[in-house]
Amino acid sequence: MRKYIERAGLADIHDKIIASERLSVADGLKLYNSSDILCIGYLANIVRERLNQDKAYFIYNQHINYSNICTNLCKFCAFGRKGDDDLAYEMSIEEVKEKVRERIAEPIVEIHMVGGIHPDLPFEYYTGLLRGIKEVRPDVHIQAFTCVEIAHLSKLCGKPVEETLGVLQEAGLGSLPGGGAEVFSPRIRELTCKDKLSGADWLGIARAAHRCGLHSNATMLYGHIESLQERVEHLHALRSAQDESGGFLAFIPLAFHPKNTGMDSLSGTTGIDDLKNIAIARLYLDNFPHIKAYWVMIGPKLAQIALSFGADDMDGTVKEEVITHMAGAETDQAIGSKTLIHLIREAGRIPVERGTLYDVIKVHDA
Ligand code: V47
Repeated sequence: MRKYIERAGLADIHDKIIASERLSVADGLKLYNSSDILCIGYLANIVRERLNQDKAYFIYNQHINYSNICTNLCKFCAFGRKGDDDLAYEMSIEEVKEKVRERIAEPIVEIHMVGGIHPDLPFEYYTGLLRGIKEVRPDVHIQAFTCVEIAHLSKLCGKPVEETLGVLQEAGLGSLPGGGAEVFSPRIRELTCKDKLSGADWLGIARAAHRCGLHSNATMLYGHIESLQERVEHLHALRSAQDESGGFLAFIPLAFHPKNTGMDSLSGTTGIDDLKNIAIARLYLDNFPHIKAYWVMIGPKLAQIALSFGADDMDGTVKEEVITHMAGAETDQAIGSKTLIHLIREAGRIPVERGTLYDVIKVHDA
């Protein structure tokens, strides 16, 4: 393998990986510029197995998108709508509780809930959502509201971010999902989501959440108009933030889906780019415990292969994914835990059913 790595020009990076040394921005760029996917995957697998051995995690979860009404209307998003759009919707607290009740017989341990930046809903609606879900399923972990929503909620209730998070925690918030990060580059934000929270402020909210004892995830939306340099800078900013606060659990690369978006002249991502983003994230984010291959965006088959290219988590059962499906995703809207277990076993990994904070619920090793 070493000869092969030398021929690919990645021997210096191999040396660093073996010595557990940190990769530089130049290393990250070199990896993105290489098309030797087997070599990059081999390197990522070394780190993946060092951190997570043969385990591959999944979770029994349910996604709820309480409203798609949004003031940001990002160019890459097919989900967000103006309030007067025919496809705009907003669920009442009772409707959200009903969504939870519908699946009460299933062993769901996490509710993943995000929505648009709604111009009118009062702060009490959001605390009401959390309390309502907990009334129906007291033991469920609620992973809700991206950093973008948290910034909005802090303004809405007129309290500093940490105080706002305290009120939300009191109402039942368990952790924050990783959405809204997009690409931190101000150039990309100006071109694709100019009304959205800045990258620096997204990171500031994540740090504040970590100071409050909340864990969170991080994402990067790749495959549109960002440069490779901007991708590496995004990873670099996340790695630096994690050095400081240590509260990130997982990184999830999100493959851009162009259909029904303001960027629909672009084509979707390729399998090679999907695998590269997972592998390079595993190599660069040496302080992130987990890298997710989100099957909704890259398909269950590629997500399975990603388990040998740096990923150690396939996310979960999901149930009713909306955001990517509005943008043309052709995957199912849910997947059975039996299917996830089968995919993981066939990949030669051990399926570990987990809670949100990576507490082990069941090792399916039989
Ligand atoms: O915030 C929007 C992105 C995110 C598109 O934290 C798009 O564990 C692709 O963040 N094509 C929502 N992506 C999904 C998300 C997520 C998913 C699974 C797990 C976790 C986690 C987080 O999807 C949005 C935005 O960044 N997005 N439009 C699109 N057209």
